[in-house]
Amino acid sequence: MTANTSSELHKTVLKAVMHTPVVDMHTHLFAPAFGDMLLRGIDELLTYHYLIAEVMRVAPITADAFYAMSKRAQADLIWRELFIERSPVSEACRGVLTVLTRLGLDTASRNLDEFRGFFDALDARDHVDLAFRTANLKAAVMTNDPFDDVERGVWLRGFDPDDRFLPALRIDPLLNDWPRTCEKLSGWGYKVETTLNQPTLAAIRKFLAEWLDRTKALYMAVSLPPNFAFPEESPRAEIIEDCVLPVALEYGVPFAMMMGVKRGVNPALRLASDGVGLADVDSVVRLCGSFPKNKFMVTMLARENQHELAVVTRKFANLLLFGCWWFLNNPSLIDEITRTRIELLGLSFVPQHSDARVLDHVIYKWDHSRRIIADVLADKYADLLEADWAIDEHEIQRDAQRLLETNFRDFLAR
Ligand code: FIX
Ligand code: ZN
Repeated sequence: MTANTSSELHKTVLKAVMHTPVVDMHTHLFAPAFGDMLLRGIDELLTYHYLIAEVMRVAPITADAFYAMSKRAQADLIWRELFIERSPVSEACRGVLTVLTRLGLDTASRNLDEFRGFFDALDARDHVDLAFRTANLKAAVMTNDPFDDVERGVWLRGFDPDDRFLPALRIDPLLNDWPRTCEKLSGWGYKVETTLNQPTLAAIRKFLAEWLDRTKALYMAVSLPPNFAFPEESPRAEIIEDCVLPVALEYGVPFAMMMGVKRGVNPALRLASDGVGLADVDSVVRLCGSFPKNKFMVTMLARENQHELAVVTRKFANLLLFGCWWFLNNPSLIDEITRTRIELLGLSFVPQHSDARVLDHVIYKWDHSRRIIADVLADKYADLLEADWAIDEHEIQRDAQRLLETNFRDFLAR
């Protein structure tokens, strides 16, 4: 390939990135065995919390009144306010349209009932097949919460695993709300006290080990507020140091930190209520440096953290940088952040995760992100061609596979 065929280069790169199956390293999807926990279909798409936040800015209704409505009525309202009364130009609105067109539906009809009819005809297993095939997804990592009573029941009863849905142990309540979690653990028979004495720390380690055994989780994960610091005088820091990291090391699993979320900025909005703040990158430095045998995966929510985090990632091979999380999952920001990361880290990071909450989300989130990843890669290859470096299609496919699958898998396997 030569420098004067830049549109051919772009086409080749786009094809490689679109055709490379993804392992999606963080979603909120569940295997069909989890029943209703797997959200899917048009009403779930329309009532995604990203769209709830958007509709509450324009609809003449309070959040409480909105949440009191049936899901179908909420979806009708969002469709009317965000798609019919005004053009659906936000990324979350556009996402719904991408899903519909990629599934062969005619968005120009604007016929919500017709869309409902399409999804109603799909059972969960067929729907999973269709969504994974359309998104070209190999597997999706779930967010498995051992403190959620419904989910816990599914794990305790047992189920036939579906190897397209990979487990990850989410431990926010343990780290972010120790007093309440202590009561829960105690109710389940663990010998814990609010004071983090040695027997309590041992019981927490036992709990984590049991759940890693039960779920076979690929990693443990937490979301953290902007004011998280390590070290700090808090149950959270103590549990990380004395329980999470030793157990993670014993099981060879990474500890994933999703940093910079301000929960409940406007509590009335419930799941749509969260905001963003600057996270402390130096705490990541201290963790990666003080625990060199542990593996860390980090994503940060604030745009203003991204450059510093990419620089820090250069310094630690035990740190995997991943994803353009949540409020960063917008084309302009994905483009900027992915360029910065490639320029600083080469191909040694994971550019995106979907954070899908609704099965069909994987279709739009991966479609939109793959196109941007391809744009960035094509520009970088064009620069190499300018320097007389030759690139062949296999090398492009190899690089795409690293970004979309093997960087994550290799990090897990280290
Ligand atoms: O903490 C998380 O994993 C967040 O991604 C979610 O809780 C958040 O609500 C979300 O869906 C973001 O995309
Ligand atoms: Zn998430």
